[in-house]
Amino acid sequence: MKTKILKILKILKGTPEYVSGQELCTHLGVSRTAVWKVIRQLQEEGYEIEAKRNRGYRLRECGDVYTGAEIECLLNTRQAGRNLVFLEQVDSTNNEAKRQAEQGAPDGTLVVALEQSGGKGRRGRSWVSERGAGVWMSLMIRPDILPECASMLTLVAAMAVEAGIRQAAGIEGRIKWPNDVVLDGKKVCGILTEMSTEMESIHYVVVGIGINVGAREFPEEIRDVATSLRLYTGKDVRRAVLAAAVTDAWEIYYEKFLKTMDLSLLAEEYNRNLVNIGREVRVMAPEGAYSGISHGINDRGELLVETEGKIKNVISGEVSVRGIYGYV
Ligand code: BTX
Repeated sequence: MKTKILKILKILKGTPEYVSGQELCTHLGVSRTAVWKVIRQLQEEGYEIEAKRNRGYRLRECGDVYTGAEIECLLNTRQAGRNLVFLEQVDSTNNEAKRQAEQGAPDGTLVVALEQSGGKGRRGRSWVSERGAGVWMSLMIRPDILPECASMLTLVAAMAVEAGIRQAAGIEGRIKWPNDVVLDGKKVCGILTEMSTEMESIHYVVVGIGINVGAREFPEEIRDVATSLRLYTGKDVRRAVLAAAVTDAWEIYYEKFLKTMDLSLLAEEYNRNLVNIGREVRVMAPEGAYSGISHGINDRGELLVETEGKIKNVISGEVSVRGIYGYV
């Protein structure tokens, strides 16, 4: 009901129109007291809602309201994020998405948290996720694909983040294969894909996305490698708008992925946004590190690296790639 009331008020936002309490009651089939209670809740969350006797309610400002209802209002998806779990605090949105999946949550469930006490990076590393400083979210999906195809979803998510940042902040990030989005060579987003499988089939995949939005500074150990939208643009970006824009973009790219079960419809666009294309990279492979020139990804999301006159296919998840000059 909260989302419905918010939607009606948003449609009228910026116009002199008020929507009367009676109209809301009739439309939603609830009492005036119930409507009033929801309006109070919305005001407490930070919406400036004017209430005028004999005229009704009018939404004046949304500010950086970051709630489940606000994200739902902004979403344009069919499935992604339609079941939305919004939490004040959680260990990790990836962990919560897995718990939701185990309890039978539907395909496309989105878990968003204000703060993570144990944000996770890859291979046991941690992800700094302070309260209010970013968008920490995980999408849970149940694709009918082979487990070895799941790593491509990290690349799909990177494209969605790049598109979402463009939409919400008006700037162009670059993708650093396989799981980061960078601005000026510094990490603004990290992606962690995890899955639950049995034999040759996937129960579910969780795609975790962390985007630094309002952070003005970082702990010493990541200061040189991390940035935020605030630090890069000098402006505030609304987290709800960003979370919805990334989810919208995710659905579009994910549907293209599902059509072919690979990246053949996406690789060209991906390579256009790839930061290390045509540049020397250092591949940290388990059998030993080597340098080469990156030629972008193929349809399976493998990075093609030319070394000693030969092209090697680097499989995501197997190695980390670092530009030999600095982080990128
Ligand atoms: P990664 O292993 O590629 O990167 C982790 C490394 O990035 C850390 O070791 C540290 O050097 C650096 N780092 C840590 N925090 C930040 C930060 N806030 N900004 C920039 N650099 C940082 C990347 O793993 C995958 C991160 C996924 C995070 C999301 S948040 C929502 C979801 N829930 C969860 O627990 N993880 C994902």
